[in-house]
Amino acid sequence: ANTLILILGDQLTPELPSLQGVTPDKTVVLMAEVVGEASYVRHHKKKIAFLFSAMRHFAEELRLAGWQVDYVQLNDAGNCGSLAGELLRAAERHGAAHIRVTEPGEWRVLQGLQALDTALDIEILPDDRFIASHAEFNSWAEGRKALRMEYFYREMRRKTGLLMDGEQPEGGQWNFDHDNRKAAERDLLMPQPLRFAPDAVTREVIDLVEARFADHFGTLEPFWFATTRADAKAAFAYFLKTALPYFGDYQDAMLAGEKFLYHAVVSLYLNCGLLDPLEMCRAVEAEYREGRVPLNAAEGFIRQIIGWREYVRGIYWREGPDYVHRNALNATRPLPDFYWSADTKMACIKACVEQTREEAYAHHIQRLMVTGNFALLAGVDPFELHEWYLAVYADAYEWVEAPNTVGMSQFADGGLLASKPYVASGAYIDRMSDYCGSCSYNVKAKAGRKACPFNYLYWDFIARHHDRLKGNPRMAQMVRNYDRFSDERKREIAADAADFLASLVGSA
Ligand code: FAD
Ligand code: DLZ
Ligand code: SF4
Repeated sequence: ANTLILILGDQLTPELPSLQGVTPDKTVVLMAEVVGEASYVRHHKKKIAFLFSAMRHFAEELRLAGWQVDYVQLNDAGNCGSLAGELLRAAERHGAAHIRVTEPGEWRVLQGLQALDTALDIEILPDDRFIASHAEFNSWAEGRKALRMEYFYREMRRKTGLLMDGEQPEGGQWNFDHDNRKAAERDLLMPQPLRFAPDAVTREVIDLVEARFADHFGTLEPFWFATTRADAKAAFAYFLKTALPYFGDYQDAMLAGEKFLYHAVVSLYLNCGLLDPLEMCRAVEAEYREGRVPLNAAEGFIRQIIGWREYVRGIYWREGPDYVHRNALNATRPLPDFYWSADTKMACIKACVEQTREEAYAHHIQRLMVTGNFALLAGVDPFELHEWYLAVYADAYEWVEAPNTVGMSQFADGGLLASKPYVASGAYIDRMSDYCGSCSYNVKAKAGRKACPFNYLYWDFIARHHDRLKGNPRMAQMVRNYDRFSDERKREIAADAADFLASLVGSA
């Protein structure tokens, strides 16, 4: 073969740029399961099983379409354990003069490929599975004092024509987020994501992961994710009918025991290439146009995909490989052990970590306002937290995870991505969830051993970052509230926070 095409684990898309414009008979496609990618952060077992199974199914899909696929399994003799090593071996095996690859989703992998450029002739193609190219994002961002998702999102609405009424946004408004703050009620008919029984390929991979990654976080069974394009599409179609109509209203809600609420649970399929973002948005728009879902639901969903998802990707590539090391608030506390063990009396954190362990999934508000909020209030090292989010969620790749963690959730980029730190006391969690009812802490109590830790940690956070926050228009009121506390109350907050934080056991 003259050309070798490397397809990475998150590039499982038949229309991938690297597969265009070449003839299958002069080309070999390389896919490789490598221990390096599975353990540079120790990924959740379910995430590894999902991705390996989806990779194996995709290889089959390509073979059926006429491609010659060289698929290296994890246990194959000679597998050297790294993407670069496998690429070099395959280039030699096939006598390939030329390598093609679609740009990877992480700086680390990109730099690894670029480093091979002296040994191999590698062509790296832009990934066109996104709405905005790097150049488009950068020219939008250029010269702006602050970047805000909302304005970028409007550009993407105009570009795609999604939910547009001529030049105007459908319904006369770009964003219906203020309608989306309802707390959920328990409903026996709560929709659930569509589940799939593991086939023979998935079963084999589950055994492989259990044998090779036994000490990684997470449970493997029950395993119910889709691992083929057809099944991922069926899961999304099922979401459109069952949960999308309520998507907007309850976007910020949490309920104990309800792990998915009205969320789509499709990010894992989308991010590895089994689903296409624009196709999904068009399907959502059609549901609205045909009168089956309200505008706030359709707009809310489309905003997450062509707004947030594209926006965080733009930031990741624009900010460069050091972004993951930003630490604007100088937070240095080791990640508490209970992020792995769920061994904590805080009912909200316990529930989120337990479901993360079981499902490799938590919905947005759990990630942002429970585990993320706690880490921010407690001053956890953002890089350690970043590695946790990257490891534990089936949808996590650095381009999407890092801006959400470092930027949105930890304010560690100093406010580049988010206009204020997402901090909240127990009252917020109580309003948006029913976790507090079964908690050993009292969410109403402000001080002392029984008080919800989020309460005094919140004020302690404001105190620790007083000067930075008082200049932030969205935080200034809270800083003034703190300033009005008596000295005694301020000492009490500091003492409660210090006691609690000293009791945390970190993994470092
Ligand atoms: P839904 O709530 O149903 O939303 C639909 C889709 O919108 C998602 O599938 C996703 O593709 C997209 N979306 C929604 N919010 C975001 C967002 N903030 N950024 C990017 N896309 C978004 N998302 C990931 O895909 N991978 C990650 O590694 C990841 N890490 C996160 C870490 C933190 C600390 C936080 C606060 C958020 C993170 N998110 C991440 C964003 C969001 O939580 C998930 O996309 C969402 O929970 C996925 O579940 P879902 O498919 O049910 O989403
Ligand atoms: C996340 C992951 C895992 C667990 N395993 C592999 C693998 O064995 N082979 C592979 O090509 N990719 C894997 N990935 C995804 C990569 O770590 C990385 O996120 C992508 O290559 C970025 O585009
Ligand atoms: Fe979480 Fe505090 Fe509520 Fe307990 S009381 S569930 S710690 S918010």
